Parts: sequence; C-alpha cells; structure tokens
Amino acid sequence: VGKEAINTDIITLTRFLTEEQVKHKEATGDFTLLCHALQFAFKSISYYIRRASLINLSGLAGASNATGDDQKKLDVIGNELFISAMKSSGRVRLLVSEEEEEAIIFNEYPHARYAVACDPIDGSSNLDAGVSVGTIFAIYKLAEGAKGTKEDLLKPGTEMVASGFTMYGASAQLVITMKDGGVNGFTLDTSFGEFILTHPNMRIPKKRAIYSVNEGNSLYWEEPVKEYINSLKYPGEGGKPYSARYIGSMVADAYRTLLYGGIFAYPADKKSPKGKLRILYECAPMAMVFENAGGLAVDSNMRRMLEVVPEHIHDRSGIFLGSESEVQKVIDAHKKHG
Ligand code: AHM
Ligand code: MG
Repeated sequence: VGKEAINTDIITLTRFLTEEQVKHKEATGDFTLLCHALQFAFKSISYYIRRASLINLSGLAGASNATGDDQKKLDVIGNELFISAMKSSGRVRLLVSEEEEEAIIFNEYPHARYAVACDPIDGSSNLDAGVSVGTIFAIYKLAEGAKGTKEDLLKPGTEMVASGFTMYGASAQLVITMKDGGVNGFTLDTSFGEFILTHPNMRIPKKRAIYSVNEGNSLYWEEPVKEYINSLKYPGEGGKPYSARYIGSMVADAYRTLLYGGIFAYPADKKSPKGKLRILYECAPMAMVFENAGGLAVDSNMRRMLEVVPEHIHDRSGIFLGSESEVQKVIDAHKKHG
C-alpha cells in the first residue's frame, strides 16, 4: 500500500439501505429485504450480460447461428432472474415485467405488501453490439385491503415508494430514489461484489446543450416537437447548435442526461400516437428519478409524467425528460401550438 489514502469507510448499498431503515422508525424491514433481492437481481443480470458478450464474440468468430439465439436467451435469463429474486424476497405480492403478458401474482406470499414493475433488460436490441442496456424498476406499496391484482399497479407514478435503474455499461451503475428522497448512484465493484455509493445526492445540471431523440422518426413528429428540435439545431444568429447523442437504450440515454444535463425524448408521433415507451416500467420510474434530481418529466400531452395513470399494465406514453429549463422549452413550444 502506497501513500494514497484508502477509504476504509465505504458506503455500500447494503449499508445505505440499513441506514435508511434506521432513519424511518416505522419501517418493518420489508422494504430493505425487497431491495436486497433487487440488488441480487442486478448483480446476477450484470454477470450474465458480461458472460453473454464473451460467448457472442466467439460465436462471431466461429459458429454461424449463435448470436440471435443467445440474445433471446439473455432476455429470458434476465426476466427469470428478476422474477425469482422478487418471489424469493417474500415481500412482493405482484410483479409486472415487460417480458410477461400478464401480471405475476405470488400467491405463496398473500401478505406481502409490495408491488413491483420492471423492464428486466431494456434496450435489448443493443445487446448484440455490446452496447449498454439496463434494468428499470418501480416499487409500489399496496394500499390497506388491496386485493393483490394487477389493478393495484394501475396507479399514478406519484404513488411509487421507490424507483430506479441499473445500467450495465463499462461498469454496472445503480441509481435509486425513494419517496421524498434524493437520488443516489452506486457502482458495482465486482471484486467486492458490492454496489458502492459513488454518486451521492445526484442533481441534474440546470442545462447542457445535448438532445437525445431518435431523429429517424422526425417525419412523423407533431409540429411542436419539430419546432423545438429545430430550435436546438438552428439557434439563429450567433447561437451554437446542440449536440445530438442517442444510444437507443433508454437507461443509458437517461443516465447520461442525468449526469450531464440536457434532454431525452421519445415523443408520441403520427406513427405511434401513444408513444413507444411503457408507462409503468419505463416512463414513470425514470420520471421519479429525474424529478427527485431536480429535473422534469412530461408526456406528449405536456402532463406531468408522474400523474399519468395507465389503463393497462403495458400502456405506452410519449416522454420528455431532462433539465428543467429544457423540458420547459418543450412545454412552451406545445403551448404556442395550443
Ligand atoms: P425494449 O424495451 O424493447 O428494449 O425497447 C425500449 C427501448 C428503449 O431502451 C429505447 O429508448 C428505445 O427502445 C429505442 O427505440 P428506437 O429504436 O425506436 O429508437
Ligand atoms: Mg423496454
């Protein structure tokens, strides 16, 4: 060991969760246990994603049919790991996953008090290329006397008790926020096998000249969206145009936006009048993270994203999220067009 200071007082996610529980005198420990199960799901999905990339690399060099199949397997593995983790926590009554048509009801645990919505591997079209993907999650507490059916999740995002995501990139980055709380970011240290608090109390920068949208859809965009994006690209005399960044993995695009500022958008358009991204496990949990980090999130009707109530568990919505001033410009552009 050299002269460099070594931090011997590391805040792991495990420690963070314990300390959060102590802060909440009414806490029973159920939420903490649920988060421990989540944490395990992230670690194991992260592990398999890394392994799958290796298999794919050798697949590319040799066998011809491997790639597509393996990707499908990884999607399935991610989903199954997540379901098992949630089930075995014993604290989850029902789970909605992007990969499952119907809500999963854990009748083994009729008294469990939480409901979870998740996209186990979001951005999976990027897996083949080894580009970052992520898991998104939303946690709801069941109301007294709730029946434990999927209707218990057809609630506005304001009812979430916690949400967040893990991005599987150069390292696994976990971002979590709780009701009335801040946003905290953790990095998976694979040698410890622990998520370490590396980004405490995250705040989105007030502004940054970056926009993130699939511009290939611009033919279908509504007028206010066209006008807003054009205003970024053609700022007029003396102005500097924005940079475009689009990974095509919501978690990665949103994570960058959270760290650097700017805007991420997937608007509803003439081709997809309801938008593409799903309310329960993509839009709402991200919106909670962004609001709690000092940003904003609205849908294509310029409603606060967190107040949108899905009618069905897999409902979609348009979304704009990012630095407050940037999202405000989108709202203004829509107001102008009535
Ligand atoms: P998926 O859940 O099927 O992976 O789709 C969601 C992904 C998001 O991660 C990303 O923001 C978006 O789809 C990209 O869509 P597009 O390829 O239309 O730009
Ligand atoms: Mg998805």
